[in-house]
Parts: sequence; structure tokens; C-alpha cells
Amino acid sequence: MADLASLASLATEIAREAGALAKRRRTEGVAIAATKSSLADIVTEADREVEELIRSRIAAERPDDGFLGEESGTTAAGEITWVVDPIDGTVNYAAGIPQYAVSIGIVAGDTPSPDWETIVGVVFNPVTGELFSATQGGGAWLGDAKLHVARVGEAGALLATGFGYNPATHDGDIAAAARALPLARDLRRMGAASLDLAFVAAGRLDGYFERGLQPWDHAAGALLVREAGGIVRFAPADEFGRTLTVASGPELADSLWKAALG
Ligand code: LIP
Repeated sequence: MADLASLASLATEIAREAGALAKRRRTEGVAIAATKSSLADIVTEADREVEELIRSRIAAERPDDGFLGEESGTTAAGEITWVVDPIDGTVNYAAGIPQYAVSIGIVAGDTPSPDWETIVGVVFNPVTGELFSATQGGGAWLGDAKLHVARVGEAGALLATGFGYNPATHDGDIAAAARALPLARDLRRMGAASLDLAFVAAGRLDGYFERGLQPWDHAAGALLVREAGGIVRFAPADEFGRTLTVASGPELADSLWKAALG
């Protein structure tokens, strides 16, 4: 296996290239290519094009590695697997809301599971130019600034969450938000899980929880949080088949977990 610094450098280089393409396509106009689980669950032509760029760059540099992408699925397993969301926050992207990111996680092994061992994570917002990165044991960074999760202030926690594309799940999601609000000074729904997790790592958010994330949504961001001193937990799927992701600093972890889980 290549050393983590080399993997992180390649992931960063590819994320920047992919982000530049996504941003360019956004300015040219976005075409919806298809819907997935519901009318609200869209994929754009740019999602597919950006993922193909990432996939081909990885194949050229590291042909024996595995790949799992949101839009194109998985390739043959490798000693390490690249777990990619080419444009996380697709609905924001299609609507012209500048809160989306290229999310690239590298995990040891080949079996998608929440307790994967992520060894490298990169989350890049091409609009702000912010590139969050982490290597296992190497800390979490925003550019050259080392990141650390926040301590919750006297006014309460600034939390973020998300809601599923399936309207049948909304009652449960709203109930979880209602249970969490007593912990909160306020609640945000920003629409890109990888950036929500990066913001927890950066101390911008005190905590984040959401049901229904896929490995490509959280593979990179979960490593950012853990390397910034935070805790990330996953709960088994609910009746809709959606696992729960909860991320925060240590002091909020137990209370947010109980509130989000119900
Ligand atoms: C999105 C997540 C977001 C979640 C959306 C969707 P996508 O990922 O980043 O947190 O609420 O339902 O899953 O589909 O834009 O890659």
C-alpha cells in the first residue's frame, strides 16, 4: 500500500481537478440526467462526468485499487478502495446554491460498511476553494490550518441535520430534530453531508446527525471528524433501510446520540 501522504496528495490533486470541472459545468448550465429513489433524488450530467474523471484518473495512477462511486457503482476489490461522491449536495448544485463538494475517501479493504477503516479523506468545495483533508493518525486540516472540534457554548449546540428524499421518512426525521432541539441553540439543514461533517471537524458546527447517508457521503467526512478529536457513530438501518450517522465533539456525543436515535 502506498504511504498515506502520497495517497492524500493524489486524492487532493484529483479532488481539485474534479471540483474545477463541476464548477465549470455549473456556470455553463446544469442538466438533470435522471432521478433515482424519488423525483427529488436527482443526478445531473455533471455528476456522471465528474465521477468519470475521478474514476479514470485513479485507474491511470493506481489500476489495482478498488472504486465505489455514487453514480457508477463499484469495480473489482482492491487492497484499498476509493469511495467517491463526485458532487455531494447535488440538489444544491442543481439549484445554484454554493454548498456542494467533491468527497473522496480511501478505505482499507473492499467491503462497504459504516465501520470501514478510512485512511484518507478529502472534501473540496470548489466555490469557496476550501479543501478539508485528513489522513489516519495525521490530523484533520483546512489548508494548512489544523482542525479541532468545538466545545459547546453556554447558548447550546449549533447542530445540522438532513431529511430523506422519501416523504414517508419525514415524520421520523422531524421527530429526531425535535428531540435534538433542546440541546441546540439552532439547527441547520445545508444539504451536503460531507461539508456538514467537515464543519463539525472545523468547529463550525457542534454536531450533525442524519439518517440515510451512503458510504460515499460520509467516508471522507467521518475521518475528518475523528482526526479533529470528534466522535462518529452509526446506528443500524431503520424500517426504511436507512442507517443513522451522528458526529460531534466528545462532550455532546452521548446526548446527541440518544436524541437522534430516539
Ligand atoms: C446528499 C447528502 C445530504 C442528504 C441528501 C443527499 P447527494 O447527497 O449530502 O446530506 O441530506 O439527501 O443524500 O445525493 O447530494 O450526493
